[in-house]
Amino acid sequence: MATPVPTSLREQQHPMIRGLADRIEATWQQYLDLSPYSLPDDLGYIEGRLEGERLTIENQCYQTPQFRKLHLELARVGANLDILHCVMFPRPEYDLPMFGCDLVGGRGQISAAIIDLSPVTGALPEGYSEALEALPSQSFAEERDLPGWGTIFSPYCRFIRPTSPEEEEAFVGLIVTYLALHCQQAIATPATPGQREHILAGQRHYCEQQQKNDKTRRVLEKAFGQAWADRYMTTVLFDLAEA
Ligand code: BLA
Repeated sequence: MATPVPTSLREQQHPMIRGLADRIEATWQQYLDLSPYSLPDDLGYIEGRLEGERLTIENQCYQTPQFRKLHLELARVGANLDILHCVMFPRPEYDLPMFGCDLVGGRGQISAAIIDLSPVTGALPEGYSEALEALPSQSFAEERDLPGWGTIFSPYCRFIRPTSPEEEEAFVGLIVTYLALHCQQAIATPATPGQREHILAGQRHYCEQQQKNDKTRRVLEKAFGQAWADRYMTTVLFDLAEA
């Protein structure tokens, strides 16, 4: 791989984050044909400190024939905020949804766990909606409301605060179910190069909405300042393919 990633941060993180990171990687390896992907200016491992809080970020990225970028990020702020962020960016030749998930927590408690397969060109393809409809319904004790910018998410988006280790495990299972479905659909989906501009516009809208997440922005600004946070959100977290 292009950038060997130290596993030190992962080992220190909340067990739900550690467990999900391992399962995301295993699922990618099981279904996809992974190649290295280099981040701009070696933004692979980053440490920042501003206003006293230390932020450590470890990024792991791959590309595949169907995906321009698979991004798995683990971050820790000080001793009490652990984050897992994962987004899969399809190449614009493939009319595929955006897989996105985020786990945020600290001091032993995950406060936000979100998973979605978000369509960028209208509704989700039928192969996705049929499989998602067929899943056994799962309920969680604390469902959370989506923020105003969350208009990009599908009807299958789940956003919860897990209330027990059992719920944590069930939600990781749900995320892996969405991920395996996405990998299987992606490798079976033919390219539609004629739709490239339409797909790019949809992906751009997805990224613009995600960039409105003030909670993410605030954490990054506190540790690295405003300009760095803006650059990181637009070039690493939610960047666009060149048109
Ligand atoms: C919420 N994201 C959050 C929160 C923080 C971060 C601190 C608030 C936690 C809470 O309300 O309990 C911070 N998330 C980060 C940081 C990074 C990160 C710093 O990924 C990266 C370095 N966010 C995503 C993706 C999705 C997402 C891919 O990155 C969804 C697919 C969603 N995060 C998301 C949502 C919220 C959130 C919807 C709640 C926002 C709100 O309630 O206003």
